[in-house]
Amino acid sequence: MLNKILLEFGLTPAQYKIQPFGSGLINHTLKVSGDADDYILQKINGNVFKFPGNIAKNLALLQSYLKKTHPDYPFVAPLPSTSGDFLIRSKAGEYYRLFPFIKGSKTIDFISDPKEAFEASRQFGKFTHVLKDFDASTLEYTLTDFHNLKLRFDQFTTACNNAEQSRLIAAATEIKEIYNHFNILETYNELIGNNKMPVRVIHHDTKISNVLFDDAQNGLCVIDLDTVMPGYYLSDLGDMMRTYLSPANEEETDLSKIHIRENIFSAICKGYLSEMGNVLNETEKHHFIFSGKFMIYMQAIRFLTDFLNGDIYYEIKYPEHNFTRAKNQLKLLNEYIGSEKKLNQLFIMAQENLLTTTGN
Ligand code: GN1
Ligand code: MG
Repeated sequence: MLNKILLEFGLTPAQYKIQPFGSGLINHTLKVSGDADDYILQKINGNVFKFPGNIAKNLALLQSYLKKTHPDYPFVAPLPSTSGDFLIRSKAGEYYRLFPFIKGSKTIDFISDPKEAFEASRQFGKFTHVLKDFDASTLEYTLTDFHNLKLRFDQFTTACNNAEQSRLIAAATEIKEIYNHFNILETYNELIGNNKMPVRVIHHDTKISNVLFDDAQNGLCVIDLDTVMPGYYLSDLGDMMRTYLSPANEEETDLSKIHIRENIFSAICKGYLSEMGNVLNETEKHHFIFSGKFMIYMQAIRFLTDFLNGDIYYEIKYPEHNFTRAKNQLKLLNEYIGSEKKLNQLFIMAQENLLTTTGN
């Protein structure tokens, strides 16, 4: 079946080797390797992305804008099939697309050095920077209400009302904890209600494996552009806080391994500010640290909701998987909140550093 897809993109199947690639929970990603050229083939999860055509439409708009305004920006857009389509529908009704594999690039799954965090954060900052004058309202929402914390909270309360008794009992402590952090939702509602957060072109999935690096650890560009749509910068910055700061990731079951690496935090600040420091407004800067609370809290809610719903969204490898992930994210949230004072100081230092290095 994959051979048929390759043929539609003009590739001769016998000349390529296909292997699983990456660690995403939603789409299925494969690397297609040939003697002369390599590609990334991805099957879109149709249960999540109900209108894959919107993704293709957004990427085409952004690509043509960047071609005119930032011709050197490496925008990794899908390739057309032999009939000019960017999406191929298989007989089974699944959608596939093909990307070029950027030569000499590599991805990493874990941040072991602040330089990697700086480079990644700079790349996500750069992405929103080069698109700062693009009219975000012309983009489609590829996932409606994706990072709408209010809606995620409502979905959580609905799940609490409908969950199986055994799951409710198991998760009683964690459910209570979600309610205990209600102030995060209040701050979010206030911010969004006041219209003080500009709507920008946001990536919405800033985990480290979505950045391409060269061999010298320099960031090249960002990839996985399905969730590029209008949004708030809190999403991108916050998801970096969520996924870069702890040496143990969201899959870790030994919660004692979860803590905040302050040097990585400083690197995220410096990298993001190097691109966005002069673009962010005062409200945005004021909520720099809040971004992490917002995203970690939302992910805890999403994992716990899925557990209560009987594991219908995220791929799981064992029965309690989503519950463990939720506990992990709650531990991370508490560690983050416990470090807030220190993080504030580090953020101020990063801002001062920006002033002395740019001279404005
Ligand atoms: C999903 O599949 P992946 O890893 O790119 C999810 C993100 C979550 C992440 C948690 C469309 O992303 O929002 O943060 O899992 N993407 C979607 O691991 O729901
Ligand atoms: Mg993704």
